[in-house]
Amino acid sequence: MDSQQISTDLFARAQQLIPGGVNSPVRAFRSVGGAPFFTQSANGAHLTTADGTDLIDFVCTWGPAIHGHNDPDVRAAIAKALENGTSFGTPNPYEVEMAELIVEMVPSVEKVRMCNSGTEATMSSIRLARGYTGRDKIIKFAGCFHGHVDSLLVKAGSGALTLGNPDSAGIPASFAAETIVVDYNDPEGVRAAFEQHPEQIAALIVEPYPANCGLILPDKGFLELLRSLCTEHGTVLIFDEVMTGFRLAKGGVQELVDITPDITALGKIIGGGLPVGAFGGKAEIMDYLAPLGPVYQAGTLSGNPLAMAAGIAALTKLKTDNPYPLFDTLGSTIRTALLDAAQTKGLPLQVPQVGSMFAVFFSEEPVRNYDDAIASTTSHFNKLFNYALEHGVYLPPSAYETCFICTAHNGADIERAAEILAAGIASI
Ligand code: KE4
Repeated sequence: MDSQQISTDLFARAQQLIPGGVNSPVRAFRSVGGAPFFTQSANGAHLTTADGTDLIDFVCTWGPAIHGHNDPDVRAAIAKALENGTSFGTPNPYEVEMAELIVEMVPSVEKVRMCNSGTEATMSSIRLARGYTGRDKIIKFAGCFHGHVDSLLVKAGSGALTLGNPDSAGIPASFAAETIVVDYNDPEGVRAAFEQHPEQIAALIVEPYPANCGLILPDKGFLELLRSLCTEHGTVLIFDEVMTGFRLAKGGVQELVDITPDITALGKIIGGGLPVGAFGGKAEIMDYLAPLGPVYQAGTLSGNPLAMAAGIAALTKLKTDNPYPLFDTLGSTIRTALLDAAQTKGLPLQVPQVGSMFAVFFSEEPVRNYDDAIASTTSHFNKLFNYALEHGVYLPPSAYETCFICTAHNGADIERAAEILAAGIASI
């Protein structure tokens, strides 16, 4: 990277006023070393730093920029909505159109409630499941990250794992005691949890493809088992598709695997880059929410017209452009380049990849769960991260994240990035 003096000065100021100098921990580069750059602008698949460095971006603001940054259609939708104001605190027409789009694209969703982040979506889904079932306990999977929800920051992934504190401080033991943690891809562990807590488990929440400790894919039949056990035990099955929703298919992972969850948590893409979250599912369950039912959930800016307009544009573009075959091609281009380079170098490498999502594990064996992920050689990832950054490619600043591809990567960017990442592997 060129000089970072402007970013360095900004970071020094930020650290005086913002804890760690960042408004979200994973941005702090704590696990990869060095200091974060500050972004001045973003267009297509590129970031421009405050120091004028151009980077091919594989973070895509952690998922929302599926059409690339500053997409003209999304920007035009925001500008049009902005002419009428920024927030009304009343129902607005955009909310109805957004709800209709989500219900159309995600068939398991019969009713949906908008909120302002993925964290709110998962937090509210858990509360709704507890209110609907009258039960207290929940099952989550080690390494899955569902945002910074008290009952879910137990053996969590993403930034919590990156910083080495998957079990956050500040959560009463009494809260954590209601959360049962099981290993992903461990059928016996899930069965045992249900057997040990008969009729006590309100919800099982899962990232169907965990993407917050790298990217992990289900063993054959595992997700189907979760569905059948939840049905058998009267437990609400929550798919956290905040990251995978609309990214891996219009209907998310649940469309790919043909499994119907009871509730789905959504976020990121549906806001087109503006703050958003949503949760939806069976009408029978959703109608337990206030003002109809006894489960309270609310938000000043929920259904914000600017975020709704941006999300409607982003979802509509997915419907008309159908970029998913392109994502398969772009994703496999990167995967092949990485694996070929690792084979030449003699480095053990796993590159789980589904469409526009991929991760990089320096591991002899495929990564099937949290323990496999943390056993991978993260020092190699950090070397790859820093080589790539030095040569104009920005990967997520943690081995416990997933890389994102957008439609704007198509063409020269994906070829250039593949070359640089292959050279990065060779340099380890
Ligand atoms: P937000 O509250 O950050 O909108 O969403 C929380 C969330 C919920 N569920 C899943 C599956 C998620 O991946 C996330 C958030 N993803 C992280 C990146 N792994 C956001 C980046 C950050 O924490 O700054």
